[in-house]
Amino acid sequence: VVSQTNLHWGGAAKSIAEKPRGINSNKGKFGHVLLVGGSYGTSGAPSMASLAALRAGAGLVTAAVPHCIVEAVGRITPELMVRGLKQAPAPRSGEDWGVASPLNLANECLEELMKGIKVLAIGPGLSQKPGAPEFARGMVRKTSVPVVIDADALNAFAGETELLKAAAAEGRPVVLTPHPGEMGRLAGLTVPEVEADRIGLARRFATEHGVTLVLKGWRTLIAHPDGRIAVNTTGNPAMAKGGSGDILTGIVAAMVAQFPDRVAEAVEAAVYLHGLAGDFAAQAMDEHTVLATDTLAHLSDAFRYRV
Ligand code: NPW
Ligand code: AMP
Ligand code: MG
Repeated sequence: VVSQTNLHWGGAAKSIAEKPRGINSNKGKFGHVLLVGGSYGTSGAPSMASLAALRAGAGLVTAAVPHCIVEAVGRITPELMVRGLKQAPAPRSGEDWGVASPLNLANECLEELMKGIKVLAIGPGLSQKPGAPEFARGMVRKTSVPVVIDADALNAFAGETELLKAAAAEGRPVVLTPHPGEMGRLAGLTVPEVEADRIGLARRFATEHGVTLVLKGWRTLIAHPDGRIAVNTTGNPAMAKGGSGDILTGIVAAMVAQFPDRVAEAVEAAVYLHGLAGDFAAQAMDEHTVLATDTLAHLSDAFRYRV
């Protein structure tokens, strides 16, 4: 199927944003998101992604981050649960860089950590230092739930995209959220080459690997595994600031956790609402001054938007 639609209010975003939570519902109905990422110096990325997942409606969110940033991440909000990951020593000096180690993959605690989760979101702030990419690939292999792969976890699959295809072939949703730089690394292209044919590249990558590909930027594209393309119409340059993508990752994960049987719509709604929240933030503030966390502060306005 080759189809292309523009995302406007209505369709996926409307039906998901307007769906009431159900008078007799409980947190168990809205899914448990496990957010894995962070490293020494980038505690903000998993913090923002986790907070966004909570704000976007996930029932429970646990962040698993290297031990050295557990306290920093926990301070983002007390609703968040935080778990510490073993850290990898640098290969030659043995110095501790505050990066998640592949040793975590063999840890019994990891099995316990993954128990009951609905979605694994991995990558924000993870770093590309030795140990972290191997850990990211192992985590994607180890879980059987839907995965949202972003940032440094995407970089971990550069040149190894067959592993993504294998994960998707297990029948679970695999959602990738690259910006053009990350897309270039994944596909072995330069950023100008990615930008020259965004739709063609996204569609080919999604169909060949069986994944949902969110190619970010102005007019973010969502390429579905069946070849359909949705073009987002919300978002603005106020969002061209560190942290915006980390917040999108949390929103996507929360939507997939709540609507596991409607993944295509969940991802489209997440992208649309994230951009709309950014538009509200730019309107309320100024496009120069908006922070990614301000976009998140306006997520309620996006959910409450009615034409
Ligand atoms: P340029 O510079 O324009 O030539 P990286 P990152 C390109 C974490 N963060 N259109 C850009 O190209 C993240 O989660 C932590 C065109 C540049 O080469 C990651 O884990 C924060 N090109 C980690 O940091 C806040 C575009 O991509 C390259 C493009 C590194 O992530 C910040 C940059 O990408 C951050 O989120 C576009 N729209 N967008 C925290 N507070 O903890 C990007 N590029 O090298 O992958 O670096 O995206 O900053
Ligand atoms: P990241 O580079 O991972 O932080 O992701 C940036 C996020 O901000 C993505 O969701 C982009 O779509 C969004 N964004 C960045 N710049 C713009 C822009 N000029 N117009 C619309 N959205 C943008
Ligand atoms: Mg990013």
